[in-house]
Amino acid sequence: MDCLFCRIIAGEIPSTKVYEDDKILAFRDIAPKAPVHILVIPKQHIGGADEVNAENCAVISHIFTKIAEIAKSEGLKDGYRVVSNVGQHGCQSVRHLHFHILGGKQLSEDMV
Ligand code: DGP
Repeated sequence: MDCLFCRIIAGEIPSTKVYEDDKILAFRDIAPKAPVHILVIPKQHIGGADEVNAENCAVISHIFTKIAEIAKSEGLKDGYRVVSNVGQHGCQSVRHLHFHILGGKQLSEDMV
């Protein structure tokens, strides 16, 4: 298994888990860019948002349902940002679909 996040799912690499069920895992980013920085990933390996299709898309709505719950439980009542980097131009460094939840402070308006 050469996918870092698949190894985290398998428990081969430790992580600070925030939420887990049979379909998804949420854990704290190792290099947080904000006071709250959580990654939410499907347990099924999907390389990135560019590999979402009609067969595997059900997990996306599940992820966003849980993102709302996680944000609430983390106290992000004033808002937060959800980001998924894709490919080289998007600066995706781990090729396993993941959504960053960033919050806990006023974020910059700059996206690029
Ligand atoms: P991206 O650059 O969008 O592909 O985001 C990948 C994120 O994954 C990045 O913010 C750092 C995080 N990350 C990389 N390796 C590990 C790890 O071993 N554990 C955890 N918790 N996060 C990691």
